[in-house]
Amino acid sequence: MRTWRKSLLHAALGALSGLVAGYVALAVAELTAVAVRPEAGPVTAVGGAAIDRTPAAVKVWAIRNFGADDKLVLRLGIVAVLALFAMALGALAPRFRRAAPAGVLVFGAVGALAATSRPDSPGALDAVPSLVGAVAAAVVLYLLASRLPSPGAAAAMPGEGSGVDRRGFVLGLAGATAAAAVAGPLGRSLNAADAERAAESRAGVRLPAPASPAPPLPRGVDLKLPGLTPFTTPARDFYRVDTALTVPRVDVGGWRLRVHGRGVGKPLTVTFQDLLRRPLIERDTTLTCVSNEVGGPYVGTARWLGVPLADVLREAGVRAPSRGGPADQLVARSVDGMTLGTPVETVLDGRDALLAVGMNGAPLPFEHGFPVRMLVPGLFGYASACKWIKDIELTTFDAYDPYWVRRDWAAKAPVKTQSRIDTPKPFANVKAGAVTVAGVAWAQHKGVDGVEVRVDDGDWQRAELAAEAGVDTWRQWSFAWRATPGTHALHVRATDRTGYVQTAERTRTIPDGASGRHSVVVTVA
Ligand SMILES: Nc1nc2c(c(=O)[nH]1)N[C@H]1C(S)=C(S)[C@@H](COP(=O)(O)O)O[C@H]1N2
Ligand SMILES: [Mo]
Repeated sequence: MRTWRKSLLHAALGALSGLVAGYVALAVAELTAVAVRPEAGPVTAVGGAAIDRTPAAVKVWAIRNFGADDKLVLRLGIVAVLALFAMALGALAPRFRRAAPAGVLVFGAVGALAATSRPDSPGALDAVPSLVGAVAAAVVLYLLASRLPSPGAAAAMPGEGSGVDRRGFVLGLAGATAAAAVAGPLGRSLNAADAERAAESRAGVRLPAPASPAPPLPRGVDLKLPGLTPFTTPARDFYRVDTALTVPRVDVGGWRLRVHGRGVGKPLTVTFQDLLRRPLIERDTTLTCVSNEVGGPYVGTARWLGVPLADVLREAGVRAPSRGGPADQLVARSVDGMTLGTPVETVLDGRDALLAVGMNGAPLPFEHGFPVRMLVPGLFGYASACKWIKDIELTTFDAYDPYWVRRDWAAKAPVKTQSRIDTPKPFANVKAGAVTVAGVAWAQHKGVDGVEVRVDDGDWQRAELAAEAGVDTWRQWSFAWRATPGTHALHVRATDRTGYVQTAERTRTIPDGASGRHSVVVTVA
C-alpha cells in the first residue's frame, strides 16, 4: 500500500476511534449523572448554559423557527458538534498519542464548567459526570490509537498490510462500543425511574372541587367558526415557552413551597397537600408570552384551579407597598433555577393571582409546571407565571434583577392590548362574496371593548364581538366581509375597556412586548 493511502486509512481509523471515544464519554457521563443528578449530564448542561448565554434575539429566532422543537434542535446540534470534534481529535490521535486524549479532557472541562455554571447547580459535584466521561473517553482513545501505527512508524512496520494491530483495534473498538451501548441506556433508564416516580405521583393527585368555581362561560363566548382558535385552549395545544432542556419532573411528595424575605412577618413552608386543603378558586385566564410577535401563537386560555396567592402572602404577613409594605417585588424561583419578578402590588390588588395546581380540570401537565405554577392575570408570562415553583422571596426591584431582566427585558411587563386574525390564513385564496373574517383579541385585566377590521385603505368597520367571559380572558370576534376579486389586505385593531385603541406603531418584542397591528393578505377570485 502506498504511504499516503496508509496515512489516510490510519486517519480514518483514528476518526472512528474518536467517534467511539465520544460515544463512551456521553454514555459514561449519563450513567454517572444518575448518582449526581440528571441535569448534570453534559448535553443537558451545555445546552442549558448555551440557553442562559443566548442573546434574547437569537432565543426569539429559535422559538420562531423551531417552536417547541427548539430544544431538540439544540441537543442534536450539541451532539453533532461533539461528534465532529471527536472525529478530528481521533484522526490526530495516531500522530499525537498523548495530546489527542488530552484534548478530550479539555472537552470534559467544558462540560464540567457548563454544568456548574447553571443557575440551579448545587455546586462542584455537577462537574463529576462530564469529568468521569472525559477520562473514560481519553483512556479509550489512547488505547485504540496505540493499536494504530504512528505515521513515522508506518513505513518501518515489518511485513505487508496496513501496519495496524487489527485484532487489538477491532476488539478494542467493539468492546468500547458495547460498553457504551450498555452504559448509556442504563443511565437513561435509571434517570427515567425518577421521572416515572414523578409521573406516578401526578397520577395519584386528586384535585378537590373549588370553593369558588369559575363563573359559567356565557353562551356565545365560542363562535365555533372554522379556522378560529377555540375559546379554551386544550392543554396539549397550549403554547410552551421556557428554558428547560429537560422538563422538570417533580415528585409531588417531596415538593415544598417556601415564602420568605423582606417584610414577611411569618415565613411559611407549605406542602402540596397544605395547598389542596385551602379554599381553591377556579378561573378562566388568558396567558401571553412577551416573545409573541404581532399575530403570533404564544397566547392561550385555560381554566386554572389554584390557591389565591394573595391569601398565602397575607398569611405570611406581607403588606402591599401602598400599605407600607417594604417589598415591591415578588421573586418566584423554580426547581430548575428560573427566577421571575412580579410587582407585589399587582398580586395584592384584588385580581385572581394564583398558585395554580390544575389546568382544564386536570393536574398541571409537567410541561406547564406540575405540581404548582404562578399566574397573574394582566402580566406577561416571564413576569408572573413561574412554572415548577418552589420559592417565593419578597424583595425590591432595586435589590434584585431576575433572569430575564438581566437579559435586558423590562422589569415590569403588563400585557399589551392585541388582536389577531385567525381566518382567513395569510395568502389564502378565497371566493368572492361572503367571507367570514374572525380571530381573537386580548387585553387581560382590562377587557376587550371593541374590535374593528379594515380592508385595504378603507374605513375601520366594527366587528361582531363574541360574548365576554371576563376581563382576564381573550375575546373572539368575527366580521362579515363582502369580498371582491383581487388581492386585499385585512387589518385588525382592538379597543380595550380603558378606551385605548391598539396602536399601529410596530415595536420589537424586547424589552416589553410587541405592539402594532396584525394584517393578512388574501387573494379573492
Ligand atoms: N420555570 C420556568 N417558568 C417559566 C418560564 C421558564 O422558562 N421557566 N418561562 C415563562 C414564560 S416566558 C412564559 S410566557 C410562561 C409560559 O407558560 P407555558 O409554557 O405554560 O405556556 O411561563 C413562564 N414560566
Ligand atoms: Mo414568555
